[in-house]
Amino acid sequence: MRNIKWIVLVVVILSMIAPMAMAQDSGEGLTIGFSQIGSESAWRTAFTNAVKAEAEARGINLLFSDAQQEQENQIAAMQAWIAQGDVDAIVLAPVVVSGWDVVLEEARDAGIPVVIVDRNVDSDPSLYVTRVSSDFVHEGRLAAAWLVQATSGNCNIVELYGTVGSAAAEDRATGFREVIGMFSGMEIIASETGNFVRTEGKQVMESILSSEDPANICAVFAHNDDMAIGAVEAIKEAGLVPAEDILIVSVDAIPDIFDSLDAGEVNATVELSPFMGGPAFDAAIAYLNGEDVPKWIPVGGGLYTNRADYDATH
Ligand code: GYE
Repeated sequence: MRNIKWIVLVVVILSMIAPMAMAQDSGEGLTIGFSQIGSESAWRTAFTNAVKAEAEARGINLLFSDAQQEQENQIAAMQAWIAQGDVDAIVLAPVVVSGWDVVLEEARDAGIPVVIVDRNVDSDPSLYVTRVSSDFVHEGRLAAAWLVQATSGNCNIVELYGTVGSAAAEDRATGFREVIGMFSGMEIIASETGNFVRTEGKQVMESILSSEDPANICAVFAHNDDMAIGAVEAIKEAGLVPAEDILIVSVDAIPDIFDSLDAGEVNATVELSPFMGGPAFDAAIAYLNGEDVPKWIPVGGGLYTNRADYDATH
């Protein structure tokens, strides 16, 4: 009789614990701080919304910080969460590559795991659980490969550079130059930062169109769609036909760019998935459960020249 009582007691305790273990697997009940760069582009906003939706669907309490593209604001938010002991984990989308060692060491010392998402940091990988991101170098290669085939390897190119010091800009530039460097007729004749912002992309393009002979510009490689759309406006206001007089290839695959592609005002875009919240939360949960997590969790994307092809694969 006594054994039966013990068995019943164990079953009751396990039934109480099991839901908590399941909650841990989904992340339900966890508090996670998300340090987001800002809202500089349509892709960034889509990324933010996707992360928030994923957290809500999982029952994760998400503490959100918009840093207005200032690294100091990102660090301050992280230090506040660490000091107050508010969070079980931190997800960081770093605006630039450098300057994260101290706050990442503070998180480590406080026993708070950090998951990097999107852009990269140059800190020791031991200071964060993993990075969830696309391969920005590959994105640059894809854009260049499309442009080479569209121009038979002969093109004077204007580059609208992203945020200086960011992995997205540095790596896209690297991949793009790696491919065009194989073709002596492909040359970047001007490169200026538009900081991933639509209005700045337009301003930079206006400036280049006034300083360069527009007839000498074959194409624009924009590090993101927002700057490409800004460049389209500048090209049209200069009396030129975008995607014909000057080809345009960019990155992100935001909804607006498909309007431009289908209107014949942009030629191609390389997809960057905004859906990194799920893999990031899974990595944090796995780490908290004592499981091994790979140091890089890639998200993929292809090159698209029209909405139909994109819709057919999504
Ligand atoms: O391409 C751009 C955003 O970090 C890869 O940041 C991301 C870039 C993206 O401002 O739209």
